[in-house]
Amino acid sequence: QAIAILDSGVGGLTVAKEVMRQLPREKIIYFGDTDRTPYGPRSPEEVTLFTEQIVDYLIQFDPKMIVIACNTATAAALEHIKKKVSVPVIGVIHPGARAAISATKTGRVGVIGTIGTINSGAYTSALKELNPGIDVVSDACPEFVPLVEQGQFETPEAKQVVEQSLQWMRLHPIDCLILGCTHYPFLKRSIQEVMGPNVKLISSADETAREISTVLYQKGQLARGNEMPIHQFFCSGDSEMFSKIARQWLGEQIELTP
Ligand code: DGN
Repeated sequence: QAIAILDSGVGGLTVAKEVMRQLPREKIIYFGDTDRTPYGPRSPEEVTLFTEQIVDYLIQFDPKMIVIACNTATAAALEHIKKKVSVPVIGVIHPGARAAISATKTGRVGVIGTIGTINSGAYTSALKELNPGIDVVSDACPEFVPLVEQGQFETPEAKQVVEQSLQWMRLHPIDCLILGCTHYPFLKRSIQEVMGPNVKLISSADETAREISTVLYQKGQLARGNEMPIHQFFCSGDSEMFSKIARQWLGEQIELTP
């Protein structure tokens, strides 16, 4: 049985990569909704509907777990999807919030994400639940996802957009910045350059992979044996761009199932 991972596009590959690193025996079935990306500006109802449709598709593969590797979809639909399916479902917001709480020394944390994620207030609630005294500054960076979906990470245009989008965040004395969108680790280098070396960037991918491992361990469902898994990737839109980005990011030949 595989771990099903979904995102609005290539963003969830940042989580898939970390799962491959931490849990190399686990088979992954990945779905990127590249045809309907970005989810950020859409209403929570629409994002919930799309997430539900993808989960309905993935459930046919009888996965042992579903990972909503998209912050926007986690904020809008996690609780709904949990009620709908019988396998464990995890999102990326709580793992990201936990990682930030353990990393911050000053208690001042920044969060960047899509409009949907930031407007939902999901990170602020998750952070305050863990530590009510935490100071949270959040801002939406709606231009990042389209850049990443076009495969633009290190280009001068990408750097310029990153610099402009983070102008306001830079004014705040934070010591951690949560990359509250799974697409943002693709732009990590530029984000770090703009924020400076004293701000630690937190990507929820590592912590989410750790949570996957804990859940599977508790259920006695961690993959055993020596065979290396063959992952499956699906996307709803332009498969050429998706494969190109996936190959670049994962550093391996990926098989895209039509
Ligand atoms: N990767 C999605 C997220 O984490 O929110 C991006 C959503 C989008 O499509 N804008």
